[in-house]
Amino acid sequence: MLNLYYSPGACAMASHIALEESGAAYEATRIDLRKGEQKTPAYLAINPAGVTPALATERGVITQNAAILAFIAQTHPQRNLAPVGDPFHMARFNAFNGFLGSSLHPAMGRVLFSRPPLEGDARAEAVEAALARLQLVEDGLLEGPWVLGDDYSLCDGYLMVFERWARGADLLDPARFPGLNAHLDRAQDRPAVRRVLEAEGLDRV
Ligand SMILES: N[C@@H](CCC(=O)N[C@@H](CS)C(=O)NCC(=O)O)C(=O)O
Repeated sequence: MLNLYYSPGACAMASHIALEESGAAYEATRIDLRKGEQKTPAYLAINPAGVTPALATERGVITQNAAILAFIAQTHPQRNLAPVGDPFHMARFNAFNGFLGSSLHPAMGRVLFSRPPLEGDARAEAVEAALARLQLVEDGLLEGPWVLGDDYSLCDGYLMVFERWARGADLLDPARFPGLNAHLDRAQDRPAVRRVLEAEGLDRV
């Protein structure tokens, strides 16, 4: 059976939502980042990079949200979680998730998780960089109502994670980011997302 290694509220929530949307039978194993469980020998044997998520499958472990989302969508085509039958649109799906993983996530992470916390000019610069990436999504990457247009896809659960982080840090000004705010509310209304929030012990933001 599939086993997802995740940390509550962290980026692995995208993969958790994907599994829940897919209807797959899976187990979920919690890794407490604050306790350093991602650096234990047992977990490093699963993902030597020492980060979550990791998805254990019968064929081996898959890491990186973008790869896990594509795998789940392609192995559950009947759920329409990605445009798996169209190479061009599938490339768009992968490009959006690549942008989240390589650009928005690191920018948000720098603001929220730098240790020691950033202060003064360094924090202001990091906030500006994160806001600029959110603006790219607001101004066009998010087609609306969902990321890829009319149909929900696994891009949406992934984007929602960073929208939650941004709202929680008061960075999601409704006047500047009306599209992202509406998208976050819409995503959190989905039954699969609600189930994941409950399983991870988190509230709607
Ligand atoms: N690009 C990776 C990022 C994975 C990642 O950085 N995960 C964070 C949580 S959001 C983590 O496990 N950090 C633990 C650490 O750095 O010690 C992905 O999308 O899977």
